[in-house]
Order: sequence, then structure tokens, then C-alpha cells
Amino acid sequence: MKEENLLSRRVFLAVAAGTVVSIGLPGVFATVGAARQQELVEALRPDGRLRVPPGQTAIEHIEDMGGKPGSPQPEDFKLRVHGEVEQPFTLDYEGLMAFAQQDFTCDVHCVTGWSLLDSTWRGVPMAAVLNQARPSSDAKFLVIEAAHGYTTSIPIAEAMKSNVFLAHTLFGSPLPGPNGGPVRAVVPDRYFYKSAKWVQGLKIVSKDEPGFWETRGYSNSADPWKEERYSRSS
Ligand SMILES: Nc1nc2c(c(=O)[nH]1)N[C@H]1C(S)=C(S)[C@@H](COP(=O)(O)O)O[C@H]1N2
Ligand SMILES: [Mo]
Repeated sequence: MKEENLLSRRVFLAVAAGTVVSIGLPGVFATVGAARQQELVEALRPDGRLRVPPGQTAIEHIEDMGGKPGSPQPEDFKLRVHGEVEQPFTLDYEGLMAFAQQDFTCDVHCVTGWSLLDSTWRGVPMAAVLNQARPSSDAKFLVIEAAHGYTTSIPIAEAMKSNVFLAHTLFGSPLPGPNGGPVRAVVPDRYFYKSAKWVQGLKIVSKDEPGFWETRGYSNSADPWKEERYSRSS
């Protein structure tokens, strides 16, 4: 591997020093080759946004960014849908598979600076699961609850977008445990810490409840195209 094709976390930590705590595991990431990077400089998405958001570098493979894992066994999967809804319910893995399944391709953007383009997944649209619970008129935010108390939140309007999923398959294989298997959220248009791994609950709330990283110096809005990496108050 050529040295220019390595993206070191140290660069990110140097920028972040004193401002935020370290996010994810330390590591060195293999970036896409120089020719591909050049091609991507001016590439746009169909919606007109830059394919690679500012300050991001495309990498070759998804990284395991750590976190305290839940059980990777589908038999242990339980998803509680609750909060500001008329019909709370709990799903097991079979119940999730009973929803219409969809293949989707998206780009994901980690706040530490790497972007993985064209990742292919299979799962259930988040909106399908939320709508089954019939959110009340007070539903304003979705708190995604994961193993060991990890949470993250997004506006309900973001959660209902057609590119937001609960995913169980990545690149044609069951989602690996380290990447959140058996089931994780995928919220492509926010930094990747909004994509909770090892999901256990979907709590719909009327008032926002900033999550694990959002209360540790990271942006609550987390828009990669606006480079909303850190919270303003920190
Ligand atoms: N439950 C849980 N989900 C999580 C995290 C975590 O620590 N715990 N880390 C987040 C962060 S910071 C990132 S960048 C992505 C990393 O996903 P990956 O390990 O599959 O690359 O997961 C997000 N989801
Ligand atoms: Mo991250």
C-alpha cells in the first residue's frame, strides 16, 4: 500500500485535540486510489450534493469503529417501538423479516473523515416500522436505542426518508457483529454515529434527547455537507 493511500486517524485527532473525546477505534484506513480520488473531486449525487462531502476521503472497505457490542445472534434480537405512538409493539427477528425487504445502495460518512461509497445493504425501511406504530401528532424526534445504553436521535422527518433503513445484510452477507449485526440503523445523510449498531429500540419523542456522541461534543444535526462535526457549545 502506497503511503498516500493511507488515511491516518492521527490527522483527525490532531484537529480534535482538546475539543472532543476520541470517537471509534484508532486505525489507518486504506483510501481509494489516487485516480479514483481525482475522479471523485467534482462528482455530484443526483440531488446535486458533492459525492464526497467536504473534509472526507473515500476508503476501500468499511471499518469496525468499535462500540460496546450487543449479541450478534438473530435469536436474541428484540426491537421495541414505543414512545409517542398509538400502537407500541415489540418485534423479534422473524417479525422484522415479515416486513417488505429492500435492497439499497448508499454512501456512509464517518465523522473521523472516511466515507464508504456504494455500500450495498438489505433491510426494512425505517418508515415502515415507525408507521406501523402510528406516531402521534407530537412525534418530533426518533431516539434510536442500542445495546448498553448507546442512543442517537434524528428528527422524525429524517427518520421517515426513503433512504433510512434497519439493515441486516451488508454486501450480500449477514451484517457482521462488529458492524452492528444482526440489525443496525442506516441513516446515510448524517454522520455515521447516527447509524446505531445493535439496535434494540425505536423511541418516538416530542422533545429531542441528544444521544451518546451528541452529549460528548459531537454535533446533534451532523450534516456532512455542512461539516457539522462538533456541537457548537463544546
Ligand atoms: N451501538 C452503537 N452504535 C454505533 C456506535 C457505537 O459505539 N455503538 N458507533 C457509531 C459510530 S461513531 C460510527 S462511525 C459507526 C461505525 O460503524 P462501523 O463500525 O460499522 O463502521 O457506528 C455508529 N453506531
Ligand atoms: Mo464515527
